[in-house]
Amino acid sequence: MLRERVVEACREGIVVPEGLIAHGRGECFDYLVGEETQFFAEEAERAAAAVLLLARRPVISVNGNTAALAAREVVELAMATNALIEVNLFYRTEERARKIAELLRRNGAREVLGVDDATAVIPGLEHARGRVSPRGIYVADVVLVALEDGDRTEALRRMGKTVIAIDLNPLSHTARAASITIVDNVVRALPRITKYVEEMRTWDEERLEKLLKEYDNEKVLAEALRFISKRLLELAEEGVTISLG
Ligand code: PTJ
Repeated sequence: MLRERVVEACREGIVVPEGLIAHGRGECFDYLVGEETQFFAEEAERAAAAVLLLARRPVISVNGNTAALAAREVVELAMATNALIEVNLFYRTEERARKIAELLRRNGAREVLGVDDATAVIPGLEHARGRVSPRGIYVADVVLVALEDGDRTEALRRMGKTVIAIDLNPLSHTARAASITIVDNVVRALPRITKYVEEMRTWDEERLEKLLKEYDNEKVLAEALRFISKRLLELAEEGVTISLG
């Protein structure tokens, strides 16, 4: 179903052809994590909720794939956290930015940045890829990205921002450059972060900060890698051939 949604969104001009390749890579890694949210992702999702609750200017960055797969979930998280929503594209065209903003509005977004106002530039990134809203990502303290390119994640970190990344590949450049890496499918991760935001809403700052102090992204990525290798070793032990009777 998810694949069909991305293919359809590609036909509609919301997802780029490269997004189909990215989706296939995601399917492969999703299989390796058991197509379920694992404990290392839960840990990162809780930390993401804490960071978003503490943020002063949080922004959720939306690209073609994320809009196609989880427009409603993006809007729900934005509402729960008072985050701004910004369209931010790797392969930017104005027409696609507009289409993605429309899709987000149809799913309840009140305001979508990054379409007509992408006039600021992330230092170190060539023009179209680095263009962001001066009211959104440019001045954000926390940016949530999903299925993101590694160079941009690194450039946002270099600007001093906390970057929450949702990426099924624990070895991707983004996964390794982010402050908090959620190795989970974007369709599962976003509603879980929203759920944790609701659960932690009554926590005081000290308690949220304590959770973040104890969070270790290096450890979370190592847990993801260990989980995948253990799963593969177990499959090798059990045997994978299909009996034909
Ligand atoms: O819409 P645009 O122009 O911004 O382009 C979007 C894509 C996705 C094409 C662009 O950002 C890109 O090329 O990304 P990458 O470098 O292919 O990285 C995408 C990452 O997301 C890969 O590590 C995939 O494993 C991962 N991924 C794919 N599907 C999912 C996913 N992670 C979470 N949930 C998924 N459903």
